Amino acid sequence: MTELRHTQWKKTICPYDCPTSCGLLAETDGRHILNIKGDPEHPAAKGLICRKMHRYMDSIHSPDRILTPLKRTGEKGEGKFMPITWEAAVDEITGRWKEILKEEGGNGILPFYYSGVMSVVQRKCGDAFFNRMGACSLVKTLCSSAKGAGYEAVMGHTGCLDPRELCDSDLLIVWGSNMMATRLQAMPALKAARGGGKRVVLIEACGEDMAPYCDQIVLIRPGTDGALALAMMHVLVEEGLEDREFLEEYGEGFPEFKDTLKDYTPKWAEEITGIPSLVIRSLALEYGRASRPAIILGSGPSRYGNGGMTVRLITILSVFTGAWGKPGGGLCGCSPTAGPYVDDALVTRPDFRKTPGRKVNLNLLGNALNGDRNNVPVKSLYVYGSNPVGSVCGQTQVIKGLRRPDLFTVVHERFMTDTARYADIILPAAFSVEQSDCYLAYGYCTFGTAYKLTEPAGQCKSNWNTFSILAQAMGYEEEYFKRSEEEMVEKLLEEPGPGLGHVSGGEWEILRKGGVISTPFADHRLFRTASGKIMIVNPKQPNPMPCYLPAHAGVYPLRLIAVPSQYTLNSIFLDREELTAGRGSMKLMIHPVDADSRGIRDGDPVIAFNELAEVEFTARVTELVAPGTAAAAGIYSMASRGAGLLVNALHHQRLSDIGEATTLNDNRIDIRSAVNV
Ligand SMILES: Nc1nc2c(c(=O)[nH]1)N[C@H]1C(S)=C(S)[C@@H](COP(=O)(O)OP(=O)(O)OC[C@H]3O[C@@H](n4cnc5c(=O)[nH]c(N)nc54)[C@H](O)[C@@H]3O)O[C@H]1N2
Ligand SMILES: Nc1nc2c(c(=O)[nH]1)N[C@H]1C(S)=C(S)[C@@H](COP(=O)(O)OP(=O)(O)OC[C@H]3O[C@@H](n4cnc5c(=O)[nH]c(N)nc54)[C@H](O)[C@@H]3O)O[C@H]1N2
Ligand code: SF4
Ligand SMILES: [Mo]
Repeated sequence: MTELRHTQWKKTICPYDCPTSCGLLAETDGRHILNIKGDPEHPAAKGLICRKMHRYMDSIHSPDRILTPLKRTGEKGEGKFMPITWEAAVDEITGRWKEILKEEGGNGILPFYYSGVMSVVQRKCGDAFFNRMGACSLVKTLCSSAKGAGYEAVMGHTGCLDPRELCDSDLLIVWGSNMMATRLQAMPALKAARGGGKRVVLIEACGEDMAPYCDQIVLIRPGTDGALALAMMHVLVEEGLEDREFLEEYGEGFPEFKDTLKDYTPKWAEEITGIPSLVIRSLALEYGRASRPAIILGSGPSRYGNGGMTVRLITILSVFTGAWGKPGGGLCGCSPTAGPYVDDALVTRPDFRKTPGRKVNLNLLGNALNGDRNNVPVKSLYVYGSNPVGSVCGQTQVIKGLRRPDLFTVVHERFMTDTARYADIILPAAFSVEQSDCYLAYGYCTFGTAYKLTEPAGQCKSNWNTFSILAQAMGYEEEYFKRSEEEMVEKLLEEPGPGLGHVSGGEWEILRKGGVISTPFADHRLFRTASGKIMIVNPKQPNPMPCYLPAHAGVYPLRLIAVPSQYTLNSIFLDREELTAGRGSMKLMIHPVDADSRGIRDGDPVIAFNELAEVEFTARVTELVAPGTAAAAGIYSMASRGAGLLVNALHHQRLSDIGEATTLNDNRIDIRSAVNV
């Protein structure tokens, strides 16, 4: 006899680091998640979700999931652990921390998180705990802070285009975004534009995934987009296609900036970018003659030593023809909202911190673990929502630090990641459906809440509940640590930010029950800068006058970039065999010219090397990567590669010009064939 199961479809939200924060419907019997589909009522995704999330339940109920606290029994990195109780784990962790605090103070303890879970409370609640402790203060700039800083230097807090506004654009320029992987929900806008006879142009260092969806592919040498933007503005001025009235009225410093453009000829830019000057010229003319052109800017071009300046220049280009304020014209891909939805400080509690604490940039984790000129190595590392062994530059330094016998490492995780293998204690983490929170999509004007659908599997706990227990054991008496996560969500909704200023009674009802609402698009003519004007020249910047800055140089001939994979999302989804099999072995994409000169054929094993490391890949030879470029897609697991190093072993620990960001695209390598080695 078959058992009758009563199931219901309930709303939830994808917790991962994507611009859309898609709405999901989960079929549940109250204990398990049986099925997942896109929520057609989601105002941006409209039910369209990626292939990765269709079988979210396989990750939630994976046999590989960590279900109890674990204590290391083998060598660091070996991956040998035994189950222990939460009480024993918390005793050991807080016992060690109390000793370190006594001996070294808070600077001995480094919290580390980034984007495993993107919801507000679960992502950020550790800040309150570590502020209270007085631990190191983490500078969280692993992704796109150079892009944010570059955009803000020109536009301040002005909201950019929401992708739903692209239906009104008359020319789309996709600039360094693999939208098929990372902005799938905006792809229908591209298809509709082309169906309506409008053109889509791709400016990319690696156009493998996007080429089929674009009318023109402009391959650019990595890290040189600023020169292209300057040369396009040179042509616009030469042809009188800039909107002088608009720039003089709304722009700060236009006449002075215009004077500098004389030198930035297409010929000059050809030398730097590798794009023929005729192509630069025709691209500028097409852009200048469009009435409502939109640039969809990805984060790729910003992850360089010159990344902030590059984004400043592209942002200035986006205002140069007066497109901002015309429906569909301007820039898409930075922050579109008209103001914060919630008050983060209610979660992060900067007021709990009594002393400033040592600032540690997470891109310099290797230095923090091994010590550098200015600082002794930290004594304890607490990692949650992140897998730095796979995601942070300087992999060999990070691993060297994690091997230190005197480093006490705790990792709060769902799976045995490359980082978790180095832990002394692992705590089991909950999935999004097992916890409650609110979500803001960073690429759209939407805001939502999702409440717990099932109890956490095994002994897993959410970040919030884990920090509550740790706080109790540390003797922290603040009322904050005694709240439930649902009470914290409630508090955020009771004291909303200006971005939720227009929410109606019916919409509040949706948020209280769990669901997603759309908020008004920003007024793109309301320039939210200190002067109320567009900062073409910005006296507060290290270089007030925008100019071309070169990326980091290097002695090796190929420029190495990291590109997203459609099958995985950073280290997420490595548990799912159908996705990792679809992605295949760790590939390095190179141009036929670079392959031929080294005797490398498509599919050959190759070794990529520079002054930091040697890493094995499979060569993928393609004309859709710029000559002189090597592109590595996705983050892999060392454990599944027989402990072989990953691409980030070839990445230097260096920061961007502004925004203190990662420069993971800004490294040089060479490659050699590994056939018959
Ligand atoms: N499937 C999938 N989805 C994801 C992710 C993933 O890994 N997989 N990652 C998520 C995360 S964490 C983020 S931050 C977002 C990112 O999403 P976006 O901000 O849209 O950026 P990406 O699509 O990562 O775009 C990087 C692109 O920049 C290109 N690029 C690199 N250097 C240059 C350059 O110098 N010039 C130009 N013109 N192009 C360059 C790369 O080839 C790549 O195609 O996506 C999120 N969504
Ligand atoms: N080579 C290379 N390096 C990259 C990138 C790249 O494309 N290539 N992308 C860069 C970018 S854009 C980003 S944003 C970073 C991301 O880097 P990270 O923030 O390190 O993100 P992930 O590597 O995806 O690791 C997230 C981990 O969080 C865990 N997790 C998920 N939910 C929860 C939870 O609720 N609680 C806890 N405790 N853990 C949870 C997941 O299981 C996963 O192992 O990587 C950067 N590094
Ligand atoms: S991973 Fe990204 S595209 Fe896929 S469902 Fe989640 S938010 Fe949407
Ligand atoms: Mo990211």
